[in-house]
Amino acid sequence: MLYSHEDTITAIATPIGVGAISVIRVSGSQSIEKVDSIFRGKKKLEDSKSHTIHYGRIYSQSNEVIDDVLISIFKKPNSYTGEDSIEISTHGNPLITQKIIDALLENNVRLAEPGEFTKRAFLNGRMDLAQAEAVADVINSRTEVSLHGARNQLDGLLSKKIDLLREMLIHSSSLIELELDFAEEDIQFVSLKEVKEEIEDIIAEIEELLKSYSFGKIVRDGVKVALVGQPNVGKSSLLNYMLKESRAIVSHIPGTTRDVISEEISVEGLFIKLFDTAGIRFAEDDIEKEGVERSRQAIENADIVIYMFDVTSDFGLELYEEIEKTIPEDRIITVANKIDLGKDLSHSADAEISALTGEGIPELFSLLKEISLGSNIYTEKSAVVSSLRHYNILKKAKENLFSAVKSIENKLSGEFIAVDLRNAENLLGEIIGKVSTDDILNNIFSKFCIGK
Ligand SMILES: Nc1nc2c(ncn2[C@@H]2O[C@H](COP(=O)(O)OP(=O)(O)OP(=O)(O)O)[C@@H](O)[C@H]2O)c(=O)[nH]1
Ligand SMILES: [Mg+2]
Repeated sequence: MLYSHEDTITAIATPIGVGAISVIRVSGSQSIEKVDSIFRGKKKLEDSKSHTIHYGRIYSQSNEVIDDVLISIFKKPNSYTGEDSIEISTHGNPLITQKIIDALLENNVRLAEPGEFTKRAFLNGRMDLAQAEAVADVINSRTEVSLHGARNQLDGLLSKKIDLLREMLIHSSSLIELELDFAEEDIQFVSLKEVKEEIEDIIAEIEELLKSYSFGKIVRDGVKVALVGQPNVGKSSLLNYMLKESRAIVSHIPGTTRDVISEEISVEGLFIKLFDTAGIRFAEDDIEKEGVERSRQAIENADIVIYMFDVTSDFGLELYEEIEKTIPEDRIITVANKIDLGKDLSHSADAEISALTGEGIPELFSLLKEISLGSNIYTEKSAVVSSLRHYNILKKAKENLFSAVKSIENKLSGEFIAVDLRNAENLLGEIIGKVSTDDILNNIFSKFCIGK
């Protein structure tokens, strides 16, 4: 991304398409002056106060009226980007927004790169990097739970935690540096045992955060649930029931489902990707064999397997045991189906349902949610790691801290300890953007949408 910070940039901030209104954003030191040059209202925008709204018209270069608009002015530093910014609300027609963008481009305003407004907000200190990353998650969250997680990160819960750990690290570092300063005088100022304990505390905190990742990932990306079992037990019927539509073909003929069918649903606020698979048995034809192969793949990729059996038939112990080899038992939910036909179970089950009448399905949902989120201690106010970038950084920081502890144990020179601590401190700084490179920033912001 080659640009000067001084540039004034613009982009359409609302979805492309027809709507009641569309909003165009302009940000940069010349934004007010540039918009003034295509706008005619009661008075000049330059002479207007911050956080005021102005009615008027936008004109093209050839003096043609493009649209009646409302203009909101945000003067620096009290704007999203921290720069002078303007939002132009137009009638929601892509032809109009494009014409206004063109008029701005003719006035040497530049089209914004993806995520550039948020990038500027970060560079101008309006938010830290972890918060900036959360902006994309807030926009893309599709369930209550994931939206809540993203909101927490935007509010700075993770950042505060990382800041705290950095402060602890800086304290340990300063003790070690002090020790180094007086090394020649052969006096030990600092109890290395204390420093070691402090570092171990930080490691423990980092491990907590690392543990929260599986939860954070599920919150953000959803949990993959595979419906598995022998043919004809009612897997597709359950999928249809959950979706409230007849998505998969259901029939009394065993081997109906040949391919893996995947659908997304929200269960009690949790985002679930559901995979209906072909019933697994010794396959009779090539197509079914391929289907069974795909079922096995779906099991491998699943976070949770619903193992279904038919109460009027056998449990299918052989198949169950085979699945247990792929996925741990605590990630398998056994479900007895067709209880409308009788409740004499051939085998105990975690849930008893009827995919026909819906009996027992609310209980199955609760169980699914409980197992997905784990017996986690994450409360509304816990800092949770949901991004792979953060996870990888924390893992590296932990390695550095381990190495520092080893150095202390092996009575190595304080310089070795100091280097590891400094590395760990810099790594934590990368999460919140205290330490950043163009590469890191480009990588993050290029994944944003234009206008954000
Ligand atoms: N009585 C009753 N019948 C059910 C229930 N669930 C499914 N069925 C019937 O069982 C038969 C098989 O249902 P499917 O949903 O196609 O079973 P499946 O497990 O997807 O089968 P395959 O795709 O062949 O592996 C159909 O005739 C369904 O109507 C239930 O809870 N009660
Ligand atoms: Mg089926």
